[in-house]
Amino acid sequence: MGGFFSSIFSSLFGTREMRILILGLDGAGKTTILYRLQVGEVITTIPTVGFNVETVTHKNLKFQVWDLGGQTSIRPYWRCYYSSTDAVIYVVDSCNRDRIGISKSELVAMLEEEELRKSILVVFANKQDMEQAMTPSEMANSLGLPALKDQKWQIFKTSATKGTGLYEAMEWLVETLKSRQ
Ligand code: G3D
Ligand code: MG
Repeated sequence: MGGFFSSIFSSLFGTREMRILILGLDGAGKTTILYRLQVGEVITTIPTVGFNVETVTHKNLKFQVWDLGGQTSIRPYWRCYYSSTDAVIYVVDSCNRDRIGISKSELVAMLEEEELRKSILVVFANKQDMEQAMTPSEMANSLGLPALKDQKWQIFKTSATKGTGLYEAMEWLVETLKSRQ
């Protein structure tokens, strides 16, 4: 549990429970990121058919992960998980130009949730180790980030498999969470 990341999160400990959602389309790299954090055991629960939630709890921090996209019929179930969310880590596959539009519409739909209006948004432009990766500014524009009015957001280049960029992104998130308290 003394992983690389626990030191960045340590300044958030001892406060109230903090909830961080890690969301994005399937295949974006969310599960890889969750395991990379190495802050605790990953527990998978299946609240309903076709929808599973991976959870890691580390002291007062709770990370929850699920896939967006796919069936809209399960969307109402997500609401159970949105309450008191402090931050959303939105993971996007930087190489998948075909699905960036879907990723945008899922992001926009999610941010319409009342419970998420005030959450901090960190976008992980993941798979930056690949040659064909889009640049973060290209992705920010494709995702419509500059048009967001209510969210404090930032985009970071990451490679979950190589482990690059994750620390910087998490550090920004922690600093931003701290300044909100
Ligand atoms: P998800 O949980 O968002 O659905 P996963 O995504 O974490 O399961 O990752 C999907 C696939 O993308 C995995 O490959 C994983 O290894 C790969 N992946 C995740 N992050 C990166 C990255 O930064 N760079 C590269 N090149 N690949 C990445 P497999 O082959 O296991 O399906
Ligand atoms: Mg996954």
